[in-house]
Amino acid sequence: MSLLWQARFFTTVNHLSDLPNYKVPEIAFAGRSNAGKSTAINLLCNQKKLAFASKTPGRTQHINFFSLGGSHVGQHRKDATRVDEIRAFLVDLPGYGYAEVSGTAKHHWQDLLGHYVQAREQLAAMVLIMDARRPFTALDVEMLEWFAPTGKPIHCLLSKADKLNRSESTEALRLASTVLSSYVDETGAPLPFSVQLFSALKRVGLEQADTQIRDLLGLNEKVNEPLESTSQHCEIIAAAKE
Ligand SMILES: Nc1nc2c(ncn2[C@@H]2O[C@H](COP(=O)(O)OP(=O)(O)O)[C@@H](O)[C@H]2O)c(=O)[nH]1
Ligand SMILES: [Mg+2]
Repeated sequence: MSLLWQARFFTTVNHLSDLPNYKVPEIAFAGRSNAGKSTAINLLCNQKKLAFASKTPGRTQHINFFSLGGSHVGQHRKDATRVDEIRAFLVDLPGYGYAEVSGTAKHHWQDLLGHYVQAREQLAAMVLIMDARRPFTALDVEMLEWFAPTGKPIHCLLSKADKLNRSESTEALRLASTVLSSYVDETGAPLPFSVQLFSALKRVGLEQADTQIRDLLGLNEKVNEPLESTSQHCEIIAAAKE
């Protein structure tokens, strides 16, 4: 069981002023619409309908926040989230590249997205989800280059890897690594970019993605450790009282 399984819907943001005011790390999920972002989030969080997955792309235009922590049994708990216990947020960004979004709406969320990605202090890292068959489209590169100047890590998931055979997968991964390693800072040092293959359908790369996301959020311990040590502690106190 991963800490990510505790994720629960927290809020939807449509204006910069509505961004949650918590000093906990956030990790943003970005990608073209239809890249498999919602499906990936749902699988990583082990919940069927946390993020909205759809055959009709381009419908999620807002930024959705999912909290981690703040509840001990995740999606099964019915009472309200204890906000003081929130340890991190998973942030589902609007999918880009959907042609039928109108001009004004497009500008509105490009603005919202741009500001959030470039200026959000709590934002620790980005997970960039790209179809393994056609990664680094112009819009993916734009997103990557928007975020790169922050110096924060980007972890790329080459999604729907089940659509590629073994040699195609290897080649896709190799090419993506080459593209990513071409980005360097002003001293010539590589940027903190990483990449892996991912298939929600075949659960390829699930564990690697889960570990990486928890690492990037600084939450790499197992979810039930604090509970176990608390209950052990209670037993010790109970024994001492007897
Ligand atoms: N073959 C395959 N299809 C996938 C995978 N992940 C998502 N899809 C499909 O791709 C489409 C778009 O997925 P969705 O998660 O809604 O994409 P989003 O727009 O990026 O959130 C849906 O029809 C999914 O069933 C995968 O790992 N393998
Ligand atoms: Mg989606």
